[in-house]
Amino acid sequence: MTETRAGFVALIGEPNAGKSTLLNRMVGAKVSIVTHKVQTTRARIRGVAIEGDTQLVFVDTPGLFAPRRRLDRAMVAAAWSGAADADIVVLLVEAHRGVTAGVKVILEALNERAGGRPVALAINKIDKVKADKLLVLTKELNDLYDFTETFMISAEKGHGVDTLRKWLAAELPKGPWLYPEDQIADLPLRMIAAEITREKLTLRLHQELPYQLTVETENWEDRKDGSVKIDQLIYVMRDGHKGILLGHKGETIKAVGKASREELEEFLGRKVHLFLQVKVRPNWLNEAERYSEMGLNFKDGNK
Ligand SMILES: Nc1nc2c(ncn2[C@@H]2O[C@H](COP(=O)(O)OP(=O)(O)OP(=O)(O)O)[C@@H](O)[C@H]2O)c(=O)[nH]1
Ligand SMILES: [Mg+2]
Repeated sequence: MTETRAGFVALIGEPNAGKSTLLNRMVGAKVSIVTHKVQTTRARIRGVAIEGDTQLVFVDTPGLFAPRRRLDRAMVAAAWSGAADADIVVLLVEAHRGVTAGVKVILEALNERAGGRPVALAINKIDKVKADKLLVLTKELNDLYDFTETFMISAEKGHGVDTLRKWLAAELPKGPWLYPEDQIADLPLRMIAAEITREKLTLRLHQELPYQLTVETENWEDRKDGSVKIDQLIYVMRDGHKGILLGHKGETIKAVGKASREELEEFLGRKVHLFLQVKVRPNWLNEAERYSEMGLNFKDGNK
């Protein structure tokens, strides 16, 4: 009998560092949404990878930034608690941005919060810089924090990811696997479906709008013919936002619905009937139920 290992690996870093891209790459499937905009991920999202006899449970977290709103504070609190619950923490830093003010703040916080657990540095997006810059950055970051190990990766292109996974697997504690071996994620389907629609909205809408809306799956109906009917509600804060979201003759919401439905069909492997409804709810950012629907705790970061 071989000895198994298992444990949690938290991916933390500034917004846009590539945490969700790395999670998806490790899992080999898209379980967490990705956009080119900051603050895409709002809650902790787990994805499972296997390396030999080790089961690695990766925990994607919201980006760490200086929060302003109640939602921001709940997101940042969720990220830090993801780190606190993990066996190993991986800090992602963008190669081309280097040691930003935001990275410095994270390093200071890590000094207090790491609590003796291994913290690996993953310099991500190495496809964007020259190799000599990476050596300088590695030294700079290791002078600021005592990382257990440093990796240079491109989560998007896959460079260095196998090396990182093998190292993480060897560092995790011995023990039984935490999930059935064919499970890759533990987010309920209704939440994954809401996230996919939010991704399409974020890609399509500009400026502040993506940050002022939330998507919830209201109804999920498996039909006899094998298809599924999904009803989703998009909460916005103002009438004006509803107008922008609908677009001229409803073109915007139609395009979002189509993109989301196509991805859902691919993900579920079945036909999907998706119905989107936009609701104006000026105070949704202060409603506890909206947070639990997102997988966040209303009180976290807001005591
Ligand atoms: N060039 C390049 N782009 C990358 C790489 N990894 C991620 N990206 C891009 O960086 C952007 C942000 O990626 P995400 O995975 O959403 O970043 P995140 O850290 O999860 O961001 P938040 O959820 O907002 O905290 C996306 O446009 C990705 O395609 C990489 O290795 N190279
Ligand atoms: Mg993310």
